[in-house]
Amino acid sequence: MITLYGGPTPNARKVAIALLEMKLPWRLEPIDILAGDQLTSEFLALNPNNKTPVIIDDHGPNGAPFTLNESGAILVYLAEKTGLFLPNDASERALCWQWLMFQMSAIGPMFGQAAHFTHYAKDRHPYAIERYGREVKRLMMVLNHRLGDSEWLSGTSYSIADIATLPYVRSILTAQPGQYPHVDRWGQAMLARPAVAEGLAVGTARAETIEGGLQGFTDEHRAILWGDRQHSQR
Ligand SMILES: N[C@@H](CCC(=O)N[C@@H](CS)C(=O)NCC(=O)O)C(=O)O
Repeated sequence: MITLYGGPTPNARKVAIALLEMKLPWRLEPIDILAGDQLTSEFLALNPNNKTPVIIDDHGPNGAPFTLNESGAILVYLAEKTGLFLPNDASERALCWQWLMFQMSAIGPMFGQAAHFTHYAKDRHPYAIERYGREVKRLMMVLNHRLGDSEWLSGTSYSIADIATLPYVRSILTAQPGQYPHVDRWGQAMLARPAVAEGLAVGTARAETIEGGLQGFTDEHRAILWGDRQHSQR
């Protein structure tokens, strides 16, 4: 059994999609980051970086329980454990790492900063909104170019690079259909997969979600995520 600690966020959802696609036995342990669940001593023992997702694999390497954080590393671990969604061809496998790193180093952080300054920051900072908004557009164009040349990010086969990327770009595809046509085509192909649809829904049934936070983000939430409450635990 694999336990996924997380909630309704892109980084947890990419792991949920992978677990479902790989048909691994798993369960969700909900972590409500708006309530500060990630700051408890129990959670910090799993990840001192106080971030979700984390997994515990009861049957890790050598059969022993194994704890892992960082969503990209978790995807690689699961793909190597099952031999699934990693291209066999050496070039395509290297491209899988390339696009996975691109998601982890560029799409994740830049989209995150864009969301922060657009939705969560208490004060309005036009320079930051413009800077990260432009970067999101640039990164979407890079993806659109790649997916115009290639069916999947790695090449001819669906891989963990695609799984890592869709949860971040889905809301842009919904909000701006037709703007990135090749990403749209790829997104539709992914959304047609039952595991993707199910994984993207992780956490939405919970009363308090990040989406809910978009409407009602408070100073308490800011204190937990970026302010005094976070630092007082460190
Ligand atoms: N690089 C990390 C980022 C993880 C991350 O930023 N997680 C967010 C949710 S998407 C979180 O748990 N934030 C809680 C906090 O910052 O206190 C990964 O890919 O796993």
